[in-house]
Amino acid sequence: MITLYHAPQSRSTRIIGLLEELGVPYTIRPVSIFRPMTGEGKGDAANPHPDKRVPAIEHDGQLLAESVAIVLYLGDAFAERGLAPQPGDPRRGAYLTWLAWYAAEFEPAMFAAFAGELDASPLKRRAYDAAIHRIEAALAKSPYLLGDAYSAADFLVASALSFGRHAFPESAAIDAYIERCTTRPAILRGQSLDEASGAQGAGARLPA
Ligand SMILES: N[C@@H](CCC(=O)N[C@@H](CS)C(=O)NCC(=O)O)C(=O)O
Repeated sequence: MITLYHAPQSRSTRIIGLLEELGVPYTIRPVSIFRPMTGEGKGDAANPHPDKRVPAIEHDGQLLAESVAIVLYLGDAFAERGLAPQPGDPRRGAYLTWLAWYAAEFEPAMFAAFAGELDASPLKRRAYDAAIHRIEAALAKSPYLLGDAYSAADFLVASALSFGRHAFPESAAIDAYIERCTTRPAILRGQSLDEASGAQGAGARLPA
């Protein structure tokens, strides 16, 4: 059984959608977190995350924190669900590249745009432009990052694109991609379960 440590309207919300995609048994353990946007809330002693953040999961005696580690772990642990190309699959390299890129390049670029830092920093502007270019080039070739099939890489990237849509340029391809990925029944179920788990705060679903 998987336990998800979860705070509503946060980065753990989307992990509910991933668990729904995988169709595996899990329980949601609600925890409180500090909400920097409002200054409310505080880390929960019951949360095993080393920084008292979410998401964190426990499975088979292992603790995983960090969204990308959780996505990578769950996709591989339940590989038969087909969301994560496995070693030997010619898409494995691209899959791992997208996951690492998400954490190392995409999120920092998105948050630099949110903070209005791009005009003052040529390096951040360059990284942001490269991130946009990478997504647009992929979507010009195929409906999903790895080709014709949805994967856990799409799950992660599309959730952030949807949340941070205003930080990115107008693009019919990006809009259609967000729509494809975020209206999947499992993702919508994840949203409903988040709402049912007791929403705190308003608006944003990704950062607290
Ligand atoms: N890089 C981490 C970020 C986790 C994170 O910052 N989560 C926020 C909620 S969206 C949180 O728990 N904040 C509480 C805090 O900063 O104390 C991940 O993707 O898992």
